[in-house]
Amino acid sequence: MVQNIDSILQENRLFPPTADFANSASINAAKLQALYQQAEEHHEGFWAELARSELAWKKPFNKTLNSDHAPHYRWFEDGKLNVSYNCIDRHLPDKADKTAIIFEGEQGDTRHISYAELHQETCRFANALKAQGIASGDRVVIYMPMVPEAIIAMQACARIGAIHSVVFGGFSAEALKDRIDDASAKLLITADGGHRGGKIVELKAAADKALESCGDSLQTVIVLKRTAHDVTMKAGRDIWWTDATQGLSDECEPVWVDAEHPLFLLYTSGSTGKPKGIVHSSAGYLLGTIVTMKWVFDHRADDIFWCTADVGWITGHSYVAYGPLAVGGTIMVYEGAPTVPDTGRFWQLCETHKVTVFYTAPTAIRALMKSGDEVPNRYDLSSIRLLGTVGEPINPEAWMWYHMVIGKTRCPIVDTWWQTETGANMIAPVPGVVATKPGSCTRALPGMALDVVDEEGNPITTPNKGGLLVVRKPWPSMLRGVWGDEARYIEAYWGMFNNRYYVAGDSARRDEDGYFWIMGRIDDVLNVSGHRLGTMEVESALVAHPAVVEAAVVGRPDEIKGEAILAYVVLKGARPEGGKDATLTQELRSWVGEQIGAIAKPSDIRYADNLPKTRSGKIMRRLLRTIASGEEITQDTSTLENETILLQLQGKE
Ligand code: 7RM
Repeated sequence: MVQNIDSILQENRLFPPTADFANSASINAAKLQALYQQAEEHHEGFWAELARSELAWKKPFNKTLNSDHAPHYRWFEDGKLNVSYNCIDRHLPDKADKTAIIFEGEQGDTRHISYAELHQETCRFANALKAQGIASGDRVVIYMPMVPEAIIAMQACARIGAIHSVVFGGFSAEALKDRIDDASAKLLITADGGHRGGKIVELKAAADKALESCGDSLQTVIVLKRTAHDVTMKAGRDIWWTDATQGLSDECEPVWVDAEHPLFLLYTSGSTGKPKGIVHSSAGYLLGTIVTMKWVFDHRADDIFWCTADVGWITGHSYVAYGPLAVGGTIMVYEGAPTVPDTGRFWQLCETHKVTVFYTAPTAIRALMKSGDEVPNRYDLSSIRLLGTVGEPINPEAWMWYHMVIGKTRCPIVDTWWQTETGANMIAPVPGVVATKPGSCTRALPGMALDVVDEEGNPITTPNKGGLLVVRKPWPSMLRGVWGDEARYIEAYWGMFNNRYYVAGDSARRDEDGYFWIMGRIDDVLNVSGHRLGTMEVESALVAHPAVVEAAVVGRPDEIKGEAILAYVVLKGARPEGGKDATLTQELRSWVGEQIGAIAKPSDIRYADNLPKTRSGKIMRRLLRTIASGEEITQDTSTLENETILLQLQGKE
């Protein structure tokens, strides 16, 4: 098969949708053409029409876009609505008994939750939040396992206008503490624990640790009983989910908020310092998730939609908790590792629950590919009609495997480029129309004005010439700011071209057909298993260790993870023999795990007497990246202050 893939690649083959798929797809070529034309001719009017047809408004809007304070854009600002009403209530008249959520736990426990039940549970929990003093605009942190209650908690916040900030359950107590403090959150929703890889994830214990050193904004902790193992409950602060909801009504009038009311914050890594709290709006954000559910995921009433992302990431917000529910779909939710009891787990879940649309990350595909074709071949995957990927560029070999072994050449693959900041897919094929190429996310969607520009901001028209990926026009699901840090919003996204373009931080090229190929990040952001991590975050964690003086972290290409983290460390004491020290490396790895979370642990650590620096003292990470990938150094090293360090770093000394 491998030779097969190679030759296909050399041919640069296009994969047009099958006639079957194209014929039943909701968007055909003519419709797509019309959408592009409308968007091109009248950007605002295009989005206004969609906002009117796709969202249920309490008070309709008259003003589509306010650019008076650009780059702070306001969409549909005089309209009022409620996101939870849009995701749940509006489906009740004809879909009350339709399954909204199919859940399976790692141990095989399953639940089906109908829209009527989701409505009751969301309302009851919203009433519980109100009973604990939470009101519109208050921040609520959610630190939960991947269970339906995580979605219910998000929807309940949306129902009363509270702003949620979901913290991935794999993050450490430290990371949780930072996020609670940054948002001055009043309430934390967590669980006693979660299940993963046959072990209990100690969420409550981590929450307790975080709260020891948190500021005093946080008053209340609501704890879901999931694992039922022993945890400590602090009197006056902690309350079980069942007690918090006891006797409360399963009706809760939604709080009608302004279109621009913040729906949530989600922290994401940038090039410097601490993670940024990306702020998303209510109406614009939801609209982005809805249109992409229709255009990219070709949403159909009988779909079983499974996006494998955790709700702790943007993908789990837009394509688990909000988008699929807003279109009245049925989602699949799995709590657990993809390897339990074996690497066939995802395929078993697809077979058992008749998943029709499957959306995951290239890193997961590569990991599953490694276990061979026999594993997926044991399962009936015939229910699947559409496949998706997100998080990083997919290598053509993994694409071909996905296409052949999982999709049996029948299913289109939607490679979706987007970011925490963009809220929804921006570049992705419309699967019934656009022919795909392995490794390319194809074309920008209608109304999304993506471009590749040079360092002066001029559009690059030469095919295959790399440049900066930018967005030329505002779009409804764009971020609204960085929580509490106006300067960073401008500097990170708009400063480079004087507020003219949104700068995504990726480099990209467009080929002869105008297809986008994402080349990588332009800043010091790592992409480990599809998750963003700042080099600075990991470096700060390392230097916080008493043995470490200085650290530099780079990504090294990794077959499964995309990028693995390699750390160069200068110790207070002498450099260990040969630049390696297995015991200390283990200790530093656990240390970073505690400070940030397991995904941030360096795969490897090299000890050096010094780091390569410019005369002005800047660490030359680019050089370290070259060394880490084992390539020959071709860069100019004459500006290095200490050129001799290179031999040591290369392990030649
Ligand atoms: C959704 C998500 C965003 C960064 C982004 C890119 C990379 C995401 C793709 C991709 C190539 C893709 N949000 N990225 N999707 N690169 N092809 N289809 O991942 O905020 O966590 O990360 O991820 O570098 O800027 S994120």
